Amino acid sequence: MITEINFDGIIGPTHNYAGLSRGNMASASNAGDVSQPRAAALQGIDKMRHNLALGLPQGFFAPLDRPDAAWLAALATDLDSAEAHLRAQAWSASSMWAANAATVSPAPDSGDGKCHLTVANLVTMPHRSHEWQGTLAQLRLAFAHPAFVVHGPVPAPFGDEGAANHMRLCAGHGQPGVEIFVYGVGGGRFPARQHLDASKAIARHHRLDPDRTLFIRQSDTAIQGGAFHNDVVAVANERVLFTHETAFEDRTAAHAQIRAAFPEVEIVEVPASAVSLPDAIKSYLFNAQLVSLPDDVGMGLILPTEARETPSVWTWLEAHVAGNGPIRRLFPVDVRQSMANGGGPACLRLRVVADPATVDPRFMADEATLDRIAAVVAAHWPEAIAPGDLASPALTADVRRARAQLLAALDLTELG
Ligand code: SUG
Repeated sequence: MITEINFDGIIGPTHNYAGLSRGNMASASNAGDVSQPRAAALQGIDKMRHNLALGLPQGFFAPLDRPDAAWLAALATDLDSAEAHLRAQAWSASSMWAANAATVSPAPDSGDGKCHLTVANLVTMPHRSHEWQGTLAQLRLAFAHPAFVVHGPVPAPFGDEGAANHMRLCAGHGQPGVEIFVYGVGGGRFPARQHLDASKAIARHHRLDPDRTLFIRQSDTAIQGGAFHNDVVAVANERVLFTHETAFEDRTAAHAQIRAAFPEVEIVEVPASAVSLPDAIKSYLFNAQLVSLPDDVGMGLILPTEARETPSVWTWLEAHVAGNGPIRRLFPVDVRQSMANGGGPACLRLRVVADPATVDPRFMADEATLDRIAAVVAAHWPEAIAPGDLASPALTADVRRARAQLLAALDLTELG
């Protein structure tokens, strides 16, 4: 049975605030703060528990091996002698944002009837450019079944940030869909991270039908306003596109293209007059998981608690839910530790539409597995990391041990 499975990145023991992502307002404004890796990971686990309780299938990915000594070695340095910026880039726990792990095209969309995944190269940001090797190893393990095809990264310099810039519209998850790739054009103060050539290469690799594949330009206003990925200003689920007015460069043409390719679409647009772009970005209203709730009760929005604390956002949402809109339920979740680095509920998950029976069961979550993960986190994740701690050999040994304990608990030691 084909269904949507959300794979969340388990927040790793090296989670810290190094201010590494230019154009990501939260990362910049929290640079230098003391992080709380243990609390962060437990928040992520609680989000998974919440979604399981809603009856939604849930999977996860393990954190990558950080600090990344092999990457520093390729730069002819090591943890002791690396310049501070390189050391911080080696330490990043950024693989937690699984929406940037890969782009996924479910089997009904592909010419060969398989579910295709292309690991994201993440070349725009140095601290993320060395994620793909570890992520690819994990994708190859989780999706080894012949129902899947896992592709290596698109070559540099064509930046690709995965599912965060990709949306899918369909009558039901198991039906053929229309895939929308959103790309940016560089030249502004903040980088455009998703290149059109990368998106087109992925569409070719995934054997998508050109008539059901759209390439839409993200608005410069959004990128320069701090929406470094499209999923900060838009999200789609089944026949609904939930979007801010400023998401696309040519709004009218974009909506027309989408309607032409998928006439059943319901575009729920939030006007800038109701929620300003800064409020949308601060609250991460659109970085929500828009999900079809079991038992036909309509759609639910799993959104960060920051959305409830932003008056314009909450007012708009309450009015929508009280009216006849497709979003029937609101579920605020606390992922503040991730949010402080610019990662909301939707950043933390990768959607894979597939039969759960074809996924390696070690990557699927149930309450007992989440209990096991939480126990390892509680026992081994550092409570706090201050910027100066990244030079500490003792902390390095601790975080390596912590990850090894998790891999052992999940029977995933081959990811070692
Ligand atoms: O790439 N933050 C991530 C946040 C990614 C959010 N993902 C999606 N929107 N799907 C990024 O900017 C900050 C790390 C630091 O500064 O330490 C960071 O990488």
